[in-house]
Amino acid sequence: KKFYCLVMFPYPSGKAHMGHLRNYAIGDVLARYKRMTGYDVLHPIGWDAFGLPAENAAIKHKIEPETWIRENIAAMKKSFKSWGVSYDWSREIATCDPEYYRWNQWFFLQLYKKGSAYRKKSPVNFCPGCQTVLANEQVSAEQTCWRCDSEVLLKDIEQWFLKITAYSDDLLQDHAHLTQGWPERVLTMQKNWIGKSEGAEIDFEISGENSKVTVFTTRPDTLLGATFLALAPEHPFSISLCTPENKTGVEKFIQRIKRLTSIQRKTKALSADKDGVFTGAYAIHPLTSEKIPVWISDYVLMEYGTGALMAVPAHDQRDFDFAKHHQLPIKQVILPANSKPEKLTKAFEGEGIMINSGPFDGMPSQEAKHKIVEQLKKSEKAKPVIRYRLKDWLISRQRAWGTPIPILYCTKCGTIPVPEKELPVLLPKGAPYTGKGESPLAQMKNFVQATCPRCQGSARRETDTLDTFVDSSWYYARYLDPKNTETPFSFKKAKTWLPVDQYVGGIEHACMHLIYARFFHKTMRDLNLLSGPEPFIRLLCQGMVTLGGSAMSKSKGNVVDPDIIVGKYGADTARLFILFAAPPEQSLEWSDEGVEGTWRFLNRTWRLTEQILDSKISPTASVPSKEFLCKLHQTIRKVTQDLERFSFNTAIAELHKLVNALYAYPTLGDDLSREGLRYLILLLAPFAPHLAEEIWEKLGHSQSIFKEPWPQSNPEYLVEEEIQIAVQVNGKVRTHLKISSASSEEEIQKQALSLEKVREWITDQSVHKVVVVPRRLVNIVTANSRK
Ligand code: ANZ
Ligand code: ZN
Repeated sequence: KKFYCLVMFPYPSGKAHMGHLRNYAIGDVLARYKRMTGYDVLHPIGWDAFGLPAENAAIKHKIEPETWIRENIAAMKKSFKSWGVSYDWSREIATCDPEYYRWNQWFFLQLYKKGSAYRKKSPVNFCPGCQTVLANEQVSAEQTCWRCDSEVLLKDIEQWFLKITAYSDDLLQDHAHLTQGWPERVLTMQKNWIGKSEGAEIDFEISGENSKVTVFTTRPDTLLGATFLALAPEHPFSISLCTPENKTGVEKFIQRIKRLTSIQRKTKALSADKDGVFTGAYAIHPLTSEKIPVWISDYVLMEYGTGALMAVPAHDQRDFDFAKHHQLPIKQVILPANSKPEKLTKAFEGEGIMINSGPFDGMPSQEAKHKIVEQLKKSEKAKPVIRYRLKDWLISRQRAWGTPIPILYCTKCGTIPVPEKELPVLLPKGAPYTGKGESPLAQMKNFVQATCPRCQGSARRETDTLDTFVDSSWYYARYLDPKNTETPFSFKKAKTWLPVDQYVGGIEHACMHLIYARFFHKTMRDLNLLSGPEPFIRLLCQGMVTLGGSAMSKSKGNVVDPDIIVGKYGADTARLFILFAAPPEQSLEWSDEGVEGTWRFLNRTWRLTEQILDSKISPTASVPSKEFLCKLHQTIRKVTQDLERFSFNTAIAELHKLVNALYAYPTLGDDLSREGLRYLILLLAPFAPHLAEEIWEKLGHSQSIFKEPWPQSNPEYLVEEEIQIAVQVNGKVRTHLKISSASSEEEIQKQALSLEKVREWITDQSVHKVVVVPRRLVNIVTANSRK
């Protein structure tokens, strides 16, 4: 049975941090546990090595990005090894290795052949100060450059895209395979990101003209409430529809809007002051044949839908604001269920019952939605459409530390893909990193000048590189076959190991990486490189590590260096603390006392081992053995169940209790306590592998503990012995309690306090304390007992 345990590979930015420790400790516990339960476990690691930080370091320190990256990889590798993470280092990959990125280029060519990689002019963030394109992440919320604070502009540049939108529906539908194994909130985030909306396109004829305007709406049910049309200023009809007397006003308005950057446009469209001008033209309502005015407005965006909308002020707040401002009619057509019509003070955007809509009156609006489209369909005035918010993936970056895009531009033949046999297109060394101007690669003559493979004439090489998210979209498959020089990976290996059984990583990747990788997986399936719809069957998103209530970050100065903790207390303490301090999905507050506590627990375990091994007690059957065996096997069962549901903190809490039980055991050193110790160490092993391995050897084993099978709880011992204990209130026996001998103190307290005979003597408020004498009695002391 295989188990592919994957952790999100790190960006080698310098030093390993607590987030890495948490992520990789979780992955390692699972890998080691699964291995002990008999699985064939794959647990690889690599480096997401391309990207901006390396380029910025190169600018700052005047060194090659590669030098910087390789140094960081070496440092982080040393940390991970010191943490005892059980990676298969023979599969290590770095995305900046030509052996890796040549396959990025190969994938690009396959997609290019299918028409799924294409070039198009598109607006990108551009800083006039630094003379360079910026990634979205480098633009502040105020639309300024992160480096020089200039206002960022949008500039139209030819860009490469991948047609991820061809998979919009698959990406949604295939969530069905993930509902069991993925966090609900990640699925929801993806769903919103993909943003499927079902609606219709409806045609409005223009009165007195031989033309029509098509609008996109998600609410055809509100059609009878449409009181005007609104076109985007860039709409092809915006000027041609104008009546002569309105023309100057319209042209002025359009000029004013055109001067705004597209970001300013979008911000304005969202704000309350919605601006517009009347064209003088009227549209004919497709159901009532009434004439409604056609306006031009800045809140209508050309790149969305058809660039035109039917405005329903009563049921869309934007239209409502606009209608109020320009004194346009407001007509309500949907009434909230069980209510009476009242004058609207704001738009009612919900569902309800149809009114003022002729034959549709009284119908639920949900139903009218379909009925209205059906009716219009008959006269070919509407068609149902499905739209997605997801846009094609912009993959070109004007950056030098990335995968060169394998494309040539020949003066005669145009755009020509680099022939596959010439891959990889190597990234040249020594690019002039200045952070200014276009990609540094464009300034490297030897790189740019190329020969056209078709006409042997001179050609120019593409100098953009691929978004690094391409690198991380398929690395999980490369691990399976990292040395393959014929194909990215073999079909057979993919068949054996995929899908990934457990993926562990940060929630911040919910929408980008995890959507891109799912898209790539489907693409690879359609290229017959692998089978199956999804790459990651189960996903665990670990929470943040915080200190003083906020996420550890350099800028806040609240960073605790894992390597200092490891140096002071050892890796096992660091791992165990981080797994014990909080459930894996929740954020974890760093606490020095918590670390101390974990360290003390490990020391206590060590001393227990010494006491058991040093004890000269001759093997004898001890009296309460049944009870101890029950406790022991319950622990095995509980820890196993907890590991299965990633509840590492409660599993560790069980181990604490088992250590206590062993200390309390009357004849430390006999066969049974040795057996208890043996199980304790096996259960502890995935969490604290170093100490476990050491104690295992002390117990006389010569083979690694991780080759040992995971302990099984024996049902025979799980049967709890029932004992009877006296229940006292203020020292007087009032009744007796029948309870399992393995019950915890809390359990005994709880049951004792709820006994009817006891309630006669106490109230919830009067209980001062409860004393439990194991196996013998409970004494409930009330607050007023002295009086
Ligand atoms: C009429 C209507 C009535 C609308 C109603 C909404 C509520 P989502 O849901 O975000 O996809 N719209 C259409 N094209 C637009 C454009 N180019 N720029 C700005 N807004 C546009 O949005 C779809 C809704 O946005 C459409 O449905 C349309 O207004 C508007 F009670 O049509 B609706
Ligand atoms: Zn050519």
